[in-house]
Amino acid sequence: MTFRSLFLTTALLLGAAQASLAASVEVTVVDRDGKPAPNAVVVVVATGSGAPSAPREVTISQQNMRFQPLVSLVAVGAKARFVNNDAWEHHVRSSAAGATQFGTEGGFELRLEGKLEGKPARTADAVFDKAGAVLLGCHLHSSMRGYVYVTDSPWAAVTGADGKATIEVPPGPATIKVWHPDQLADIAPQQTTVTSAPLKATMQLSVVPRGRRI
Ligand SMILES: [Cu+2]
Repeated sequence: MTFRSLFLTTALLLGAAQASLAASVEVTVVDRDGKPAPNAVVVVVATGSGAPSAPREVTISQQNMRFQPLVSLVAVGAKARFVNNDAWEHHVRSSAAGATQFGTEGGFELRLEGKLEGKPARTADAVFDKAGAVLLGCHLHSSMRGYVYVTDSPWAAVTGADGKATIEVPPGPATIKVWHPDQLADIAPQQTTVTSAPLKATMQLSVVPRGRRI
C-alpha cells in the first residue's frame, strides 16, 4: 500500500466514522387539530459539526400562477434560480415574511417574461444572504405567494405531505424549531439531546393552515 492510498483509506474511514456519529431526527409537525402539516420548516440548532442539509442552490418555478414549491429552504448565502414556465409575464418581489405589505427595503424585484413556445423558459437568480423567512409575490398577480426560509443552522428540512422531516444531526444538546407560513406567532422550541439512536419528536402548530386558494 502506497502512502497515498493509505492516506486516502484513512481519510475515508475517518469520514465514515464522522458520518456515522450523526443521528437521524424525525420531526412530525401537526396543526392545531393534530393533522399533518406540510410546508413547515424544521430547524435543528446543534453544537456539533456534521454534514449540512440546507441547500446551497434551489430552483423556484412559477407555473400555473403559483410559486412551486410553496416553501423553499436555503442556507444563508444560497442562490435561488427563478424560472417562469407560464406563457405570460411574472414578477418576483421579496419582502420579510410577516410584514403586512411588500417593502422595498432589503428586498429584490425581478421581472420574467413569459415562456415562448419552443423556447427555454426565462430565468433570473437571487441570493439570500440574510437569515429569516422571506415572502415572495408577483406585482401582476396578487394571489401568487411563495416563501423562502433562509436558515443559519445547517440542519433543516421542509415537511412533506405527511408532516414529517428527517434531518441528520450531530449528537449533543439540540433545539428544534418550527416555522410555518401561517404560524404568525412562533411556537415554543423543543429542547432535546441527540444521541446515536434515532430520535422522534412532534411539534404542534397553534393554527390550522389555510391551504392554497388557487
Ligand atoms: Cu405573476
